[in-house]
Amino acid sequence: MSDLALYIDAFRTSPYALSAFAALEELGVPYELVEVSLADGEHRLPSYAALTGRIPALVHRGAAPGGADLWLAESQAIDEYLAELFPPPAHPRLYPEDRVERAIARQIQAWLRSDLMPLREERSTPTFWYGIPRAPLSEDGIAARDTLARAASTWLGDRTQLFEHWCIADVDLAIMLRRVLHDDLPAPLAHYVEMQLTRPAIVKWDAHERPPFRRY
Ligand SMILES: N[C@@H](CCC(=O)N[C@@H](CS)C(=O)NCC(=O)O)C(=O)O
Repeated sequence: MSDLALYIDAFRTSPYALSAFAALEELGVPYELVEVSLADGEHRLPSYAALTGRIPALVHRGAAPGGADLWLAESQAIDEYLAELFPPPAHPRLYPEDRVERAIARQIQAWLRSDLMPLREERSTPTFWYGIPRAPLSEDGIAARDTLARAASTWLGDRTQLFEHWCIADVDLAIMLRRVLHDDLPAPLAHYVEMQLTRPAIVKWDAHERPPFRRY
């Protein structure tokens, strides 16, 4: 049995779960994947010990004080914990080596988790993982798309990844941009998304057979 377990949603529509999943896959370390049915409220059972009551959660067996299991929620915290637990050169880098680039990567991760609400609502991830129909973007949605496109274009220039080497923030940025892939996204950004979607971890996530979607 591996020391690590990642708890994710059974529909696999959580971009946060994907971020933590991609971190583990890119690192290539052994871990157990546990699906939780949010639609059935399994994340509210006492056995689900993440204090936030949200997925994803990483369980690191025996890593908490006194040898208890560490339950770690918040995908960015999970990404950063894994990056420290499995540092380079023995393991692939999740975050840039350069301090400024690392700060920008973390800034992007934090921003995508705390802002752009109209896109998260009007272009929820089931619209592309389940083909749920989409209405045209509202004014707020268009404004959020433009803010995202402007920032992403500045960060990326003409590159197909944020920095010289891939980093975990590329997953988060590509998935946020994927929400508006068919909403007049500038071609270089659409190309960035398409290239990032070929990353093996995302291919694996996309290809997974999903149960029929139920709203929760
Ligand atoms: N900031 C958190 C967000 C996690 C989150 O919102 N998870 C959602 C699924 S996408 C969830 O657990 N929803 C169930 C609920 O809140 O009841 C992270 O980055 O991990």
